[in-house]
Amino acid sequence: MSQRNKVPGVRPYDGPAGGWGALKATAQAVRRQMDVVEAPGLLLRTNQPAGFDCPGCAWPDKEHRSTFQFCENGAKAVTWEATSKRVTPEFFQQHTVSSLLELPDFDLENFGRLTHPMAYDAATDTFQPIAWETAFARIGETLRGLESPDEVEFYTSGRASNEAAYLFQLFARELGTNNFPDCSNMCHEATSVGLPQSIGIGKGTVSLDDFDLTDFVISIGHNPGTNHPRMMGTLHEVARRKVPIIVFNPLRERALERFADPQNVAEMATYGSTDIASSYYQVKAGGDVAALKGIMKALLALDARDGDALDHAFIAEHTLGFGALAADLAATGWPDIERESGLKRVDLEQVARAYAKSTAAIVTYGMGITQHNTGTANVKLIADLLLLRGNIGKPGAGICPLRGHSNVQGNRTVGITEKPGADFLRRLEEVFGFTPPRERGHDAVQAMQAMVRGTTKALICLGGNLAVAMPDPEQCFTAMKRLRLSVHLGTKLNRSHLLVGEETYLLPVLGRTEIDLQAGGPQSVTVEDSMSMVHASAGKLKPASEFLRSEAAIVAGMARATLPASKVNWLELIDDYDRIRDLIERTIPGFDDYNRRIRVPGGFRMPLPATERTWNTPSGKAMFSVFPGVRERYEPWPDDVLRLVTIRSHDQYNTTIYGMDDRYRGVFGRRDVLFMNAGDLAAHGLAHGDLVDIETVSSSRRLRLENITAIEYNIARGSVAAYYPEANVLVPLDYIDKECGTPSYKSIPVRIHRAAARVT
Ligand SMILES: Nc1nc2c(c(=O)[nH]1)N[C@H]1C(S)=C(S)[C@@H](COP(=O)(O)OP(=O)(O)OC[C@H]3O[C@@H](n4cnc5c(=O)[nH]c(N)nc54)[C@H](O)[C@@H]3O)O[C@H]1N2
Ligand SMILES: Nc1nc2c(c(=O)[nH]1)N[C@H]1C(S)=C(S)[C@@H](COP(=O)(O)OP(=O)(O)OC[C@H]3O[C@@H](n4cnc5c(=O)[nH]c(N)nc54)[C@H](O)[C@@H]3O)O[C@H]1N2
Ligand SMILES: [Mo]
Repeated sequence: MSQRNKVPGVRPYDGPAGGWGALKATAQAVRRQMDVVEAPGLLLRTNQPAGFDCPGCAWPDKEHRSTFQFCENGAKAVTWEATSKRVTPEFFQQHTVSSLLELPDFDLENFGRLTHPMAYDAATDTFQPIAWETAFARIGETLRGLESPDEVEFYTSGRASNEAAYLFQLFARELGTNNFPDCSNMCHEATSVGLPQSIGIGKGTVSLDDFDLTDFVISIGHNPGTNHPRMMGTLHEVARRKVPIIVFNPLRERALERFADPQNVAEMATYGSTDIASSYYQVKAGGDVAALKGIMKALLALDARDGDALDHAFIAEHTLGFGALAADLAATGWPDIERESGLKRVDLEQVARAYAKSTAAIVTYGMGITQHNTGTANVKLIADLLLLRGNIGKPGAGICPLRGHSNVQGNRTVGITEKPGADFLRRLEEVFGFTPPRERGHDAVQAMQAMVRGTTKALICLGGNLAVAMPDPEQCFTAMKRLRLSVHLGTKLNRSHLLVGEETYLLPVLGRTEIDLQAGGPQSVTVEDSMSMVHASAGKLKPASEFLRSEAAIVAGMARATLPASKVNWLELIDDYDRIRDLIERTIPGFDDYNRRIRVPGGFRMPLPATERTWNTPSGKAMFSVFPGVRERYEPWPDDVLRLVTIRSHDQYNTTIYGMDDRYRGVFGRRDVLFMNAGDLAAHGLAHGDLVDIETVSSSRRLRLENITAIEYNIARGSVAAYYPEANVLVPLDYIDKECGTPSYKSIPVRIHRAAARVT
């Protein structure tokens, strides 16, 4: 360990997650970004019945009474948006786009909130102010001038409200395309594609109440201490009830080991903490297929012996495909399971025994499951595991995907999808009187590939930072710069905005925290959380600039200018968002009485037929799936190849970097590190702190990341980890889950070499 201390900025973190450290960091985040006076009142209004929905994550709140001041990363998300720093036309006057492109991502966003609509001017290489109506007119003219509406991509990042997202899809479909790349394609698409096959709906089935009733939890492939901090309160309660929480994760994540709940007075006063995981299994990256199959194989063996490890009545009444699953599990050998998962048979048998004893089990999962080339298969195997003991559609049990962006689930519900259902399109046609396109459109990777090919000419981004979030920036950045038109609706400057094409517009939006005043008075928007609760969110702060417009208003403005003969009265809709919600209600099932029900504190839950054991699958039954073998990759890699996972630090929100620390993993002031197991370091002849180059194996293009500091970390042998987005240079654009199109951000085959000596 003394060796560890020699690497600058790398020192072990021994405390629990949460606790006083989190409170201190919350206070710092507030101080750094905004007037201290304003903050406490604002923070207290987050996730309150009459307040705004936290833009941080999609974890729900019980009765919407969250004590928000205790959520460090929620506070960072809110203060980052509510900052008093501004990016004005004068700022753009002083900085050319080329000079801004030289700066790190952190600096770009840290300049503050965008204040004016801006258009790129190639002659001066700067953004220049432009009037809203002129911007809309020019965007409309360019879009109308394209040969086909399919030359446009409509990208959505999951922070957009239901209302803005619904208008966005309406605009694109009336124009004539289903090209809807969205952040979900990089995130939980495996859930959206896999779960409907298994249980008839692509959403989680648990509610917060189920966590009060559960007696067994498996947490697999997610890091809630950083990414879903409010979930830690829930897990903390579950752990204190002595419910087993079994973790599968290649990295030791501190919050899953020990957590001190800042709201627990006794724990805080005594500097105590609660153990979260009852068992922690460091599965190899990409080893989840093998681990899940191993648990199920052991469960079937227990049942063969004792006859009660499976819920036979449930399987007979509610499912199809059990025989094929059982045959496949019988044919899958323990040596293969042990090799691919990196876990021992006795351990997986132990998990199966504990699971067999439980009466109501929940499996929670995140990107560690979905961002693999078997992401969809992984999700279906989790469903299999739950179905074997009837754990869907009963209190205290179910499947719990941890969604990403705070409204990514709602965006999908209101029609942001490249593969819309026939019923939805028919209803759009009935209500609006135009014929929407039927053909499938582009997802995120397909959209980027079309930009690389040059067949896509225009990109409109409802938020996000597409080029930086996607794999292989060299290809993506170049493609963005070749666009005829790019339009970005954003709160803060990011790299995608600066990859200017022939015509580029930067349209600044009101954030969640801000008052949205329209002709009909202050407006609320609505969002859907990870547990399908839809509720209203109303900003409370004065807007960052008087020139900002709401996302819905900007979408409407562009649509009106692009479609002179539109069947939609765009401006009228913006006066009063109740009118948008009425249209949502008329075209999408589950929104009955929408406007009344969002006025009830806490909102309402979208229909989840699977929770009532109604299976909307073609067979009308829940379906077991079969994944032959245990190997996740399509191509067998040589044995010396390591598997790279890309992860988020504690101080980041996707491509937004709040700070340079990753406290719980013991990394401070830097992000240029590669987490490696001590055995792998030794096998490579490397020591903690050595500089390495990383190269992707078997890619059609040469993908490298150079001069990274390899550090010793408690991570599964054969797996290495680096930060996203820096490591995206190593992710091939076409290395995807072929079932759902998601890039395999967490199973990149790489080789590591000591960095070549370079002249500096
Ligand atoms: N503060 C903050 N909150 C966020 C975000 C953020 O960036 N910052 N992002 C939001 C978004 S869009 C999303 S999608 C979510 C992301 O939330 P998470 O799903 O927690 O995202 P990651 O940081 O990618 O962490 C994935 C976890 O999976 C583990 N893992 C990696 N590979 C494997 C594997 O093969 N098997 C298993 N079992 N585990 C593996 C990693 O070690 C890590 O602990 O969070 C949302 N909330
Ligand atoms: N290697 C690797 N790559 C990944 C991942 C990974 O784990 N590893 N994760 C993937 C995942 S899960 C996701 S979801 C994507 C994320 O991809 P995106 O959703 O595209 O990226 P974000 O970083 O969330 O977008 C940040 C930008 O959103 C804008 N913004 C913030 N708030 C608002 C708002 O209220 N309105 C509008 N209009 N704009 C706003 C700001 O301008 C900010 O710069 O990245 C993916 N990429
Ligand atoms: Mo995500």
